[in-house]
Amino acid sequence: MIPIGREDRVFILTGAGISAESGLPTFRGMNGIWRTYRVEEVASPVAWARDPKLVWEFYSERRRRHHTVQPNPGHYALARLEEELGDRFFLCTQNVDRLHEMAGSRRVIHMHGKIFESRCERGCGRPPFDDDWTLENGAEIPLCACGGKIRPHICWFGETPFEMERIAAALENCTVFMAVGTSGVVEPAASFVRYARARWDNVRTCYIGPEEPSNRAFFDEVFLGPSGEVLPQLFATEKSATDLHG
Ligand code: BV8
Ligand code: ZN
Repeated sequence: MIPIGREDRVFILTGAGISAESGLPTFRGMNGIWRTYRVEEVASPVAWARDPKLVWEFYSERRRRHHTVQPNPGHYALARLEEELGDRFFLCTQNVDRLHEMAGSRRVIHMHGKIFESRCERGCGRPPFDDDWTLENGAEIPLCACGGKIRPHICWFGETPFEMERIAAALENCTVFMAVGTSGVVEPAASFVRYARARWDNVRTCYIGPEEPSNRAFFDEVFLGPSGEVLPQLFATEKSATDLHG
């Protein structure tokens, strides 16, 4: 159990692991490989410049897959905790899927973007837009009115993650930092736990997942197990205490 008091402010970072029980493969689960490419090779501006159709094949496959999955109890547990804590709750995900929102989470920061959003590659001023287009055989990549190609609105390797200011501010004032289903390899997300600890030594840091992450040394507590099983019974909030003991 993780006791959460009236004064606590909770920062949650999720990774691919929270969506594993929903049927979406993790990057490590795929050994970081798509077809014969390392994911960093496809999800990068270099790949886009060299072969934009290959990049759209990668994201089109994932868009089709995302239409077939549902949230799992791990997503629902976090949506409930948000309900209870209100603005004392901050959810930052590295995932591009929309399973947190489908489970009822309202304020989700997608630091690496969203699978169903696209934008103009030229940054011509047209804002990112909702999009579930997929590349079918022989099709051409859609063009923006300015003539630029439409690309996924995703943070690729070598690109700056989204919402870093809001994330830094939330890390600044959290009293509980929790990471769920993330291997602690990809930066800057892997450094958030260190950042939270460095600022204030009373921050409680917890990891939830079936195996220890690479940045395990920075977590006070590790709850080993699938997040869909661990999260629903993890939080002891004031409300759950009153519910329990009336
Ligand atoms: C940047 C969108 C500058 C695309 C993604 C410092 C040192 C070394 C390298 C770097 C460095 N700084 C920057 C880099 C380069 C790079 C990087 O980190 N490279 C890695 C390979 C070393 N980082 C960047 O380029 C970043 N940009 O740094 O810009 C900057 C920095 C700071 C401030 C401003 C600017 C941009 C990185 C983002 C790239 N885009 N996604 C797409 O999805 O197609 S990253 C992508 O991979 C995911 O979003 C996620 O972030 C990462 C995968 O990691 P995880 O989510 O952790 O998943 P993984 O599969 O690894 O692990 C799954 C875990 O789940 C496992 O631990 C497993 O045990 C667990 N699990 C399994 N089953 C379950 C479970 N857990 C719970 N329940 C279960 N049932
Ligand atoms: Zn444009």
